[in-house]
Amino acid sequence: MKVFFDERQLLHAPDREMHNGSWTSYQETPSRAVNIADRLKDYERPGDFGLDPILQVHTEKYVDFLRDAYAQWTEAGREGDAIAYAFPIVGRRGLNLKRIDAKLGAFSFDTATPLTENSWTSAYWSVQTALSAVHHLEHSSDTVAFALCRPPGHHAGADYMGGYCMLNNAAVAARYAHMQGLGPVAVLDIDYHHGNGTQDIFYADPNIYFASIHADPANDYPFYWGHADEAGKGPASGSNLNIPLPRDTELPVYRAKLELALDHIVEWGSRFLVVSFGADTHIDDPISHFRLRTEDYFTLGKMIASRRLQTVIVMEGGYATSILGENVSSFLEGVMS
Ligand code: Q9C
Ligand code: ZN
Repeated sequence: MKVFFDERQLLHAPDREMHNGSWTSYQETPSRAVNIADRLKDYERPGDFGLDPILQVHTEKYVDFLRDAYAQWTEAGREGDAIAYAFPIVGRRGLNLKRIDAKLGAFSFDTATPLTENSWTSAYWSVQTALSAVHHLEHSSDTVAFALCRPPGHHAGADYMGGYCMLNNAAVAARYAHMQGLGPVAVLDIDYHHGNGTQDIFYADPNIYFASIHADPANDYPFYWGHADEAGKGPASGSNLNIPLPRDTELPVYRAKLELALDHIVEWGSRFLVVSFGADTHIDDPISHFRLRTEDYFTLGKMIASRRLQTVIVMEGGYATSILGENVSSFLEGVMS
């Protein structure tokens, strides 16, 4: 299986994050990707598809903000990572403020995505790996490819960052696949956390189906999205499926729900699948509360592959860094079995 990865994805390395009300070291570390790349050994550098496919998902204002934010932060006399502390809550006017602090808040929904000098570069190459995986399937007889995305993407919306995510790699890949005529396209999100950004991006888009299995947002981040009654809107009504699960979920319940999600994806008519894969469902994950084991990922991968869709796997979360490569490789072996 072809793996796409670029060392420039390692440049983004914030210091710290706000976790349950106190500062902790940043969990979404470059070493996560290093651990996966070391375990998989062979990977290819992505091609450069430019900004166009990114702008099919994200607004120009948001992309301009991301590229410029850190320079503005230092111009404002700040040191260290750029981080928001004030947010325009629902109902406020869409003010076009110039102040960097106001912009950071306007383009993010939480404090979990500090920006550093090279954050844009890493986010840019992360999304190019996802595009390269789609491009590869388009031009070869392979049916599956792996994009070792990092930073992750599924919490980022059209014009906001959050949850360690700046650009939505899976959404950009899915829309690109659709525009290349590879569809009907579905996104299956099996990260521990709900993929709120991907849901938002496709919520009114009847062309792309979104299904997510995740920790019940009544108790877990990102709280404000991911509830079972969110089903899509207008012409896309019925093309969004949320399956929230309780804390401590183990393989038997998880696999039954995965089978259900896959049934819906197939019934909808999908031909092309983007999997947002997070290994933060693992029992040893330091910020999550499911109980999947390394060998369970083999089972999940095999179940997905048995549906015989063209499949791009996009890396999302997973913070038990020392076993992350093992977990990813178990999943990919299942997909190839
Ligand atoms: N106390 C991904 O897995 N912090 N992002 C939550 C919980 C943000 C996770 C704090 C977690 C984001 C891609
Ligand atoms: Zn996650």
